[in-house]
Amino acid sequence: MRAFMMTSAVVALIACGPGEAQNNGNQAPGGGSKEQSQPRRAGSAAPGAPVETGPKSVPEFQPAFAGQTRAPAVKTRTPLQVTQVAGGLNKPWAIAFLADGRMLVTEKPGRLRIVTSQGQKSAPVSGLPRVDARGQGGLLDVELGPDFGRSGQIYWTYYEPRQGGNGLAVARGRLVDGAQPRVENVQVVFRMLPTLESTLHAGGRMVWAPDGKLFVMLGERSILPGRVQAQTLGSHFGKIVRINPDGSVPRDNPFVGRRGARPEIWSSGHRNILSAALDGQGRLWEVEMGPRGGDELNRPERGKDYGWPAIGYGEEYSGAPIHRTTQARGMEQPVYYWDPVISPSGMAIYSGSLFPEWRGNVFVGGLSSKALVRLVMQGDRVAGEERLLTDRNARIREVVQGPDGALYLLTDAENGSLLKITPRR
Ligand SMILES: [Ca+2]
Repeated sequence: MRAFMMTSAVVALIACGPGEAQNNGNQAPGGGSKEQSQPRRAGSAAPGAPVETGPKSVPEFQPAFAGQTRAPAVKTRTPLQVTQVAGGLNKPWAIAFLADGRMLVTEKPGRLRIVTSQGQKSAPVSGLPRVDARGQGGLLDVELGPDFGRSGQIYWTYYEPRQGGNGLAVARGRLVDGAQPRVENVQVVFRMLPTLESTLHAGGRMVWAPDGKLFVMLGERSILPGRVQAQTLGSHFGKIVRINPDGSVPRDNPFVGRRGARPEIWSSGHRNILSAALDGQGRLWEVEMGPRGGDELNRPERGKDYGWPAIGYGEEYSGAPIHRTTQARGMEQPVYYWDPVISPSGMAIYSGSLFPEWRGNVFVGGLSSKALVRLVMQGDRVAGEERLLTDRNARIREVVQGPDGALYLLTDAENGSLLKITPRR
């Protein structure tokens, strides 16, 4: 990687935004201060320049280490072919592949469909429970159960309408395929607690770990009475939880037996997580929606606290401060952060054979950034960043790797699309 042949001083300077040069004792050769007063535009980037060259939302916050934000821009060499597999999907949210190449696709208002690789959509799968589809709610993620081949069980997340509000729920049921597909024997296996009236930030992504446990990404409900619970182990808000396939609590979870703690909790201090994936070592990674200037890439480890709302790199969308500081003892630093934000949703860590140059790269869907964000990793740090599909003006909600090694995406719109990325031939 060219980026890693640069000196750390240059990387540190690149990582800074306008107005941060005085506190940086390192001087880059070739007039680094000029770069700060005149951000380079995309297309005229010098070696080592980041993808993002616009002003920071929160210029007073500095990265904790070189390369924690604004990694050098990189470019995919393989020419890309983007194909629309299916259109006419209403706010599609998630894709799960069946063994025969068809896909389960959720639509946020509450429908689940089976879509063929040729783009034919089934009638909505019947038998799903009612969802609260207001705001960021609705029917969200879908995954096959770990024993799908035998049980036919699928899992999905949704905002569950409840007495006194709502909350994220994980349900499972047996998929009965056919012209009028349905789910049978539906059971709710997890309920985020407490119930709160909010249409925001309940998270919703699920990831099956190699050991058969299910990680569920949760949010802190956005409104203040919810937000403050991200640091409280008695609440599921702002947590990642880890459960057995039937919803029971694994005995080796970090807070089992701690008085007042909810035993499903794996990690705490998260804001809202709509992006999560396993890497090639089977480790969980997530990208979380930060406040203005504070989207984060994290690798959540058991029992650790990721800081929200005590520390972070962002501010309120009003411009009001949230954090006095970006670092605190006992709280983890993000591996990477984005200021301005990308609004992450959907994540895949590439392991296919269609794009050898992409192996081990992290792909994140961007809503407000209207891009597919690609990160090149070096160890557990980010060494390069690329924004793909920026010419399509589409909010990217979901990204998954198909069994064929192509990337499959969903665009977030009432007339949303299922897209496929392959090498151009
Ligand atoms: Ca954090």
